[in-house]
Amino acid sequence: MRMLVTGGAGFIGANFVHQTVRERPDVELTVLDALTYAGNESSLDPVADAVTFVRGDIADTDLVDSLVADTDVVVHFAAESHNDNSLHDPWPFVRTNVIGTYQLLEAVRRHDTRYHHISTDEVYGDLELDDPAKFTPDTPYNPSSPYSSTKASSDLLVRAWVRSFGVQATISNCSNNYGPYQHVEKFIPRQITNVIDGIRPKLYGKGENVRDWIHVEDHNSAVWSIIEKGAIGETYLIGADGETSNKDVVEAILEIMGLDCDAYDHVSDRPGHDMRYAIDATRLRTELGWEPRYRNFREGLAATVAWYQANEAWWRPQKDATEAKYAQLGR
Ligand code: NAD
Ligand code: TDX
Repeated sequence: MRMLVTGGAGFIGANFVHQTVRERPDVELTVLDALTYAGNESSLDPVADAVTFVRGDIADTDLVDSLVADTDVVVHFAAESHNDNSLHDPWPFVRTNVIGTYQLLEAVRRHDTRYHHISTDEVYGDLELDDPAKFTPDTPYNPSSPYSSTKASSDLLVRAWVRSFGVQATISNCSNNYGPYQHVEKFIPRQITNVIDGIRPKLYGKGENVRDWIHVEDHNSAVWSIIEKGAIGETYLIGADGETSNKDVVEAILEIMGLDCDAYDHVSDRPGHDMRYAIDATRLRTELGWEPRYRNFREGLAATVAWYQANEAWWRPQKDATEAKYAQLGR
């Protein structure tokens, strides 16, 4: 099988490539990645011999067409992915997430290529803390931020291309991922690397917001289940029952790193900050037989702390510029 992975130098895409090289040596992998500030080609160093890397833009019609012509399956991870950035400058989000997805859909339509679309639970908006409900594939779309609205737009393009043009596509909407190779702008790596640098972790607002954490390897094993067994045109929600408040995450990081649990600061809240996400992954579990491997968030978090401690050379070059951006936002 020839597979084109967009965004394979980003966090989830790089982990997907590693896992695929490890577990499916029969797959011929090509990565298409623009290497924006969020992309890091060195994340692919351990598998460089097994992967063809193409630096390029998913919004480049001709490049995308020529790569899709030579592939059997496209797995589309590439995106602008950070909510805080989208509040500051939404345009790259519209360009990459909406127009880039459009270009990929047109290419898979021309070449009749299987396509899997990676998306987020944020398309559903948020839930109240005391609401017993979780997101299901029938939850109405109600995105809050420029980031989540562009991801919702891209999902709707996929659905329309399936129905109108018979494109062979599936969609997955996953909750918050953690694990190795995540950019230091994101919540968990930011706090771990802050602690390493002697900076106190920074919690937005009261820290009551809840995210449904899943290990990146579980996200990617679910993606493989959908590629192999998913029904064309279907949407699968991916989650591993990992609901945890931001405050509890920060306290766990501090404890794992041997500091007092209250050694953090509250900073100004994110505008429009979604309160809670929660995934009902019943369809994935019952119809495709998927189960997560990482069932203990604290153990997965401790392994992630250890990874950042051992891989400073990977994250150090991004740290100062990332914190300088946050300083401008007062966070
Ligand atoms: P990331 O920001 O770490 O990586 C994105 C990658 O896409 C980078 O390597 C970047 O260089 C590349 N890219 C950006 N614009 C591009 C363009 N125009 N052309 C080609 N490449 C481009 O993101 P991530 O956290 O790995 O997220 C990957 C996907 O998973 C995204 O679609 C995101 O919406 C989705 N997702 C993420 C999470 C999460 O918790 N991180 C949860 C659910 C869904
Ligand atoms: O320093 C911080 N302090 C803090 O309290 C940062 C960076 C974040 N937060 C809070 C905001 C969120 O409630 O932590 C939570 C997680 O923040 P992010 O890592 O920015 O993730 P989130 O906004 O929840 O979105 C993530 O999950 C869904 C990914 O970035 C998206 O790409 C994915 O779609």
